[in-house]
Amino acid sequence: MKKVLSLVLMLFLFAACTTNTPPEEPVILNYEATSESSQTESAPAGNIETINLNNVELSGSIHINQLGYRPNDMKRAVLPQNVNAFRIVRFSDGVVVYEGTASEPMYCPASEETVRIADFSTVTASGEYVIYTSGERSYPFIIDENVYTDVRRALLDFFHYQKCGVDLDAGVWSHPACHITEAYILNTGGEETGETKDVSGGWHDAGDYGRYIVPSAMTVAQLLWAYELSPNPDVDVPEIVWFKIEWMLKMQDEATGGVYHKVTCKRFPALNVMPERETGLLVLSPISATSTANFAATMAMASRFYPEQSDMLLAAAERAWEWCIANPNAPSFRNPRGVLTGEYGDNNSNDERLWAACELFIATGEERYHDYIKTADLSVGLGWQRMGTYGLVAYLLGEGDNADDELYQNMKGLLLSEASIIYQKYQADPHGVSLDTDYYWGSNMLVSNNAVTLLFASILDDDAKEDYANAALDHMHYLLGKNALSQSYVTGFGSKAAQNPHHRPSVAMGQAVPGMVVGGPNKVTRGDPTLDTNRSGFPPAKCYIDHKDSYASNETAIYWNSPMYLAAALLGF
Ligand code: G3I
Ligand code: 9MR
Ligand code: ZN
Repeated sequence: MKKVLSLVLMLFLFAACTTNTPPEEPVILNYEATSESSQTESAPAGNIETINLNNVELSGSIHINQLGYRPNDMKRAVLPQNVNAFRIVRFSDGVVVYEGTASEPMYCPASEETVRIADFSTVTASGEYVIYTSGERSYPFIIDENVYTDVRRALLDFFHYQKCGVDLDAGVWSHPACHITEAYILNTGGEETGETKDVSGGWHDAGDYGRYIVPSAMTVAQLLWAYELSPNPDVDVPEIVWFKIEWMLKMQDEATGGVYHKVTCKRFPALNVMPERETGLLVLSPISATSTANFAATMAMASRFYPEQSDMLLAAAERAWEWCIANPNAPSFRNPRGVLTGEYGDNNSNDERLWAACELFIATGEERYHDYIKTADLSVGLGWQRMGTYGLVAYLLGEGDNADDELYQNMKGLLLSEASIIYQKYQADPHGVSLDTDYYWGSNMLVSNNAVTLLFASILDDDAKEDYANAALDHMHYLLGKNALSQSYVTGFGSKAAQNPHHRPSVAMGQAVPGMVVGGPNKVTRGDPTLDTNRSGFPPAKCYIDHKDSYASNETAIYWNSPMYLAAALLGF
């Protein structure tokens, strides 16, 4: 717990005092608005340069965080190769407050473009600005301490819109209770067993209305971490998350402790169908090892957040663990015949089992879990398939005095080496993101997850903490518009935000729910005809289309919001 407290303090200090050196010394204009104290909203005295912005064209190739920047944070933009000098200009009156020189040209393999980085971190005065360069300007952006407050809240509020099984009061997206009939339990062959079970509640997974244990576990863990580790936590997170936990508990089989993989209809409904109008038979797909281990981990973790339910949660976790021990070679989950909804298949459950053992060890202190961890394979990953980092972080932050020294060092070494790989990729990409050219379905989840890994590493590595925290922040800038498409990937936030997500309530009501992270560029489209037709042959970072039918680049999902929310919360947004 001491480690956790020092993390919170460290992140708080970081949020309060981040600075960064620009790639080149900025050229400061020869007028009096050059010192920090004179950077105020009132016009600087002396030789003021102004630009009449009315005659200036908006550029599609000056990429910025379209919300803006906090005064003391690192501030970067991406400019086209052919420009060198740039100005920061006050939007209201055209006063030039800063002139800088961009970096040397850098090639970006993901966008197949050569660009330059503009750093204007030294501009700290609150206000609304544009970047001006060679006769063109960027979208306007704000410099203000609270510039991310609303987006952070909206990322969390998304979970309200995803509620299943209750009358939803949510503006135009309100609807009566959905999916409340009992679900038919299927055997592995896809035949109904004749048994039914009440598994109502929880959040819809994504743009579809399925409810799947695997992605639910990572979402719950990330939200609870945000609550535990943020310098300024949102106090209602545990209450919000409880809604999902209650549903997860219903997904456990009382007899064996195993956990059903998912509850869905047999296939996806049409795109304009509101939840209560999806009335096909609900089916429970068979118990799986990844779901059961994930469930054990999540419930053990949750037991420390809900004191009154702690015993019950821990007992559920222990029953699930017993199932895991009794089924060491359980096969990878495959969709039963006739079930065509999301599979979340994964032929390796060792990472999920390790996470469960770590959380159970923290919750109980029992050596049998420690013994399991000591002989287990360590790995990294924060996505739904490769989940090794959940175990590492649980142990590294949670174990304190009970930790085994050698194991602790091994885990720390692995996490830090992953962070250093991410950081190297980050440094090589002028857009400030760490995917290299690996843009697949849900690439924006990887962007946020990499930011989260950097933030965890910054807790454990004092020397790198400021660099890692700045890199994580730059990943947030990417998601909010500082990317090759000048696209904000969060609905409702930014001048050019995603507007047509593959999200059924948004399509049905003709208006996007705000605060949703879309999947993002995806170079292997998996047959999405809209993406294939319109983006084939595009550079990896540009394989995205803001079209309602593009499920492989423009769907939204609970586990794409949760890592961005976690990174935002750790950064003190
Ligand atoms: O990571 C590998 C990469 O190493 C490999 O080289 C590459 C080559 O094809 O594939 C990459 O894997 C991709 C994987 O996502 C990455 O997580 C697969 O191509 C891609 O098909 C797979 O897509 C998943 C998709 O379902 C289809 O199964 C997404 O991760 C997953 O987020 C998405 O989840 C859907 C649910 O099924 C249903 N509900 C909505 C949800 C979001 O779209
Ligand atoms: O709409 C579905 C989306 O919610 C899922 O995540 C996605 C996963 O494969 O599939 C979408 O459904 C498409 C189906 O897979 C193929 N036919 C077109 C469907 C979209 O209209
Ligand atoms: Zn529902």
